[in-house]
Amino acid sequence: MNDTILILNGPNLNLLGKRQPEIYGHETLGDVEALCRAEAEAFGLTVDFHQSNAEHQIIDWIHQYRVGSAGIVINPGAFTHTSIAILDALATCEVPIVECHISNVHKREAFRHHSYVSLAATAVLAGFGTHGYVLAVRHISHLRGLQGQV
Ligand code: CA2
Repeated sequence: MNDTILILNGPNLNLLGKRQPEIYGHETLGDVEALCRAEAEAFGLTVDFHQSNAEHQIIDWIHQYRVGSAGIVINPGAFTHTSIAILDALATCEVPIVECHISNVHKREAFRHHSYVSLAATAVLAGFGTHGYVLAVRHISHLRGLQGQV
């Protein structure tokens, strides 16, 4: 648990790489998981990687990792802009939280410019494409003072 990063993906991200590649790129969520695992491994960490379209499931995973894990990387999908419940769950966490968006939400519709989740996040990434997840894993490793084999 202490060496595990929880990586959470919210609604519709199961379609990554299969729809709207002009916004979200060609990599699938499986590709992203493999990249995150390789990055974490280089720092002696492991990854638990999940996706759900259900708000309650995301909250339950946050509860399981809120204390004692290496940290949480979360792309809450559209729940970013709507979910006080996910914000409240993240606000109980004692571990670093990196909010990660594939697209640059600030360049998109006005309703994507506000994030409830950012109020609880340690750091926020947007517009790095799927590489943002790798950067998030690396940042959590950095916060732990780990030297990587990369
Ligand atoms: O840029 C991001 O990562 C977002 O969190 C993605 C969310 C969107 O609601 C946020 O504003 C920004 C949408 C995720 C939908 O994922 C899809 C991926 C591929 C094809 C269709 C949907």
